[in-house]
Amino acid sequence: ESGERRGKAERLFRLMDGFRRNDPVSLQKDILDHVEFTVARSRFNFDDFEAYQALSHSIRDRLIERWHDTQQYFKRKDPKRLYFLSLEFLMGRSLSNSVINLGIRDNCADALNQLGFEFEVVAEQEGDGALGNGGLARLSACQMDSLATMDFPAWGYGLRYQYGLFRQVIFDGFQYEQPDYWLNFGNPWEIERVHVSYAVKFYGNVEEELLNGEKCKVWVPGEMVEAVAYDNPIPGYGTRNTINLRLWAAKPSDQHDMESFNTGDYINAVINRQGAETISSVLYPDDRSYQGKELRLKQQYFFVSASLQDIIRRFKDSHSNFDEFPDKVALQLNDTHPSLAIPEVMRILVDEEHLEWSRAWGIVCKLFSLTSHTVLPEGLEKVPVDLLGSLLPRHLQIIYDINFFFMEDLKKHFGLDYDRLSRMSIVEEGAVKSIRMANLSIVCCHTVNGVSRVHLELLKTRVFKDFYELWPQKFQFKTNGVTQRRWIVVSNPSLCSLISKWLGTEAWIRDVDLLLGLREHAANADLQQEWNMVRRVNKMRLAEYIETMSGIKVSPDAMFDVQTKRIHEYKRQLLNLLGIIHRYDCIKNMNMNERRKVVPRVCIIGGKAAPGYEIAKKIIKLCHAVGEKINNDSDVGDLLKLVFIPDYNVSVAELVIPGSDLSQHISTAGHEPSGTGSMKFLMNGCLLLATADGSTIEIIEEIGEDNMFTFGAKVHEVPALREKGSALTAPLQFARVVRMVRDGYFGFKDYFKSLCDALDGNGDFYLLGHDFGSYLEAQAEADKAFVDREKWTRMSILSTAGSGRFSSDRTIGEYAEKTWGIEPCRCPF
Ligand code: 4GP
Repeated sequence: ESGERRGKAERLFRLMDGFRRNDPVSLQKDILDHVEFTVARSRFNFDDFEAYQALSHSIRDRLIERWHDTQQYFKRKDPKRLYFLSLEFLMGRSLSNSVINLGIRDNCADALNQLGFEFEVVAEQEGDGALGNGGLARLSACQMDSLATMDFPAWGYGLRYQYGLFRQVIFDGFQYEQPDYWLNFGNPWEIERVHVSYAVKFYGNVEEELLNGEKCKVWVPGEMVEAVAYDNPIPGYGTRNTINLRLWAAKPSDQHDMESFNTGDYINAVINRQGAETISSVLYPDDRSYQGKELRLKQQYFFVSASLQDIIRRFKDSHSNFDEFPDKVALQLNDTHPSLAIPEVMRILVDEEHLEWSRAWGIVCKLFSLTSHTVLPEGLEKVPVDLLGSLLPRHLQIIYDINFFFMEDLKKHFGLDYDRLSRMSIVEEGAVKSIRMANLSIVCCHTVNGVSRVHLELLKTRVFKDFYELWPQKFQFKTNGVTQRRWIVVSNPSLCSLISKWLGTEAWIRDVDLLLGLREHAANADLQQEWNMVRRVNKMRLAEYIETMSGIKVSPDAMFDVQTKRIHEYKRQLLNLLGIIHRYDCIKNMNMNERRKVVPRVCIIGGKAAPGYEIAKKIIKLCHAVGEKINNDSDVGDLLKLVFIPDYNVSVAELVIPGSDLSQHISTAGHEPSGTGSMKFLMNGCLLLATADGSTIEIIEEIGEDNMFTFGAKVHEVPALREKGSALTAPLQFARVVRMVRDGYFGFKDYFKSLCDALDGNGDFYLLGHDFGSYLEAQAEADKAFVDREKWTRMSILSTAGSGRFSSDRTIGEYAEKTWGIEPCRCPF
């Protein structure tokens, strides 16, 4: 019977696909149509970029069909839906990902070929969608891919910034930031929904009104801005399901400010209205530090308010009783950035739907879950009360009320322990009275998630200790994961084919645990040879890129040793640089015979520094200064090169990661909540050199300590080491390399002074001195392994084989079951 049903579904599927056919000839016809009618170029004369535009529109048509089917199916089935609220999504490019998920990559390549274009070249025309900073934002993108692929009824909500993350330009070794106006050349992947728009209110005051004899609060706003939806279809792999990422853009509201139009100052009234658009104009480039800026707060509320209006409208389409709301809706807060959603839902339920406070609070407490992405106290958002009260007067009252009831409960639970009460209070008294967004979130969320096992430990024992003691059952962890669709299939197609060949199936692309099957072939000489071939070609591609970017010629015979991520003191790019200086110093002091034994290295560093983060910017400059010296030293030649890759972003990562031999994840233990870069390198068969921090601890367990290079203090040792100061434990070599920088060996003596000062004795907060010795040992181990080709290749294969656990499919499966309570809802045709 099920065969019959399947047969019917397949017939329908074919029928549906008859809409837009996917054979190369139909694709060509569509591409030409779009060249002529969408791009408005002659079909006899168009270039690579126009081919990209036309192909993208052809793919978008197919995405829209699937998107419609999926949304209609969800509507009919009315399952509980997950709404993923995130202020940042780092999507990267869409074309390759879409055609792969739709299963039409080869047909598209054929179609283009016959028109005289090459798929890779055309795909390169696309700019990156960089609406986020770092790990948190890329994680959201990976999770959207998994949600779609696993058929979950999910929606993403975010902001459509006009300027994404700044472009990093290096001039004379210094970082400069340039705006990323990513929409300049159009964005074929989004659908503007002029009719899906909501008014978002700001400022004003709260008045009381009588309704049926009861007093109720009414917020009379001082400003209104319109939020317009832009939909970005997210296709799943191996499924028809295509979910939605809805991003909001700010537009002046029609209801805005009638007054000024009546005063006769028409021109100024129009100009003032344009100001509304600034709300969604620019992404804040600081990860992990918050300055309590009004615009940032406006962005947060703008996106939260529009999203909730949309979600509630959808709920009300088929439901009238708000008690059912938590059965149909799960709201995920991606860090505390969207946490104004909590008082906003309360406001809607109490002020607009007229539910009684305790009933509303009961509903709200079943809706929300939070994932924290930080361990640093300075990463916890605080909003000055004055600012919040002026921008959102009613929300401030609601937060005070929530806090009042919470404090009453606490007193019942812990007695009058005022220290504890003031630590846990949502309101922080002090020089600047503020609202603690994390406390607000924890009080209301049913689940608080860490992003790795050790991260949860840190949340429980340090960051949110008091809350853990009160509500142990709220705290969970879901180790992060990344999508193998983007990080193997799209970015490393030849490795992808090789894996499928040796596993005898492509099923691992959906069922990633199958990668474990590679373990039994890890020592097979044929696989090893093919594996190395693939890796070598990727390295050559990277070498070519490096030469084009920087003019530095590097040899693919060398070990490519990579550290690419945001620049942060805790991530210790400085430790890497000091290690490179040490290596250089050793080579300089060797005789010819000794030099012959050195394993050649190309050290690659890439990453952006937040614009106001002085120390991170100095680290970038130091990297260039050291590179300048080493790369031009004829004593060293090919034995050592140091390259900085500018403007590291998703598409650069797609090139760098498959071409790396070794990658470094060397944060001071206890500082990296998870880390996801490591997982991408692991999937691509790159060996890791790492501290036992964040998810690396779990990677070590999964692939075994023998298959990577680990070093450094452990999480539990760090506090005591810090107490002692690392002056005593730092090896002599450490003092020597720091002195080289301090004495101006690489120039810019005064500029680097503060970097060196921070490493002295007790000041060495990130324990570079303490970890330096074991870091050098781990590096020496890596050298030794690299010359044993059989061993290295085996380790590389075992890395990929063990990477399945770090797929976002696993993470999302866990969230769905343990946190959100949602089930797959697979669109049948
Ligand atoms: C990052 C964490 O630093 C990183 O360890 C983690 O893997 C990632 O989130 C995803 O969970 N945090 C941020 C941020 O990117 O902006 O706080």
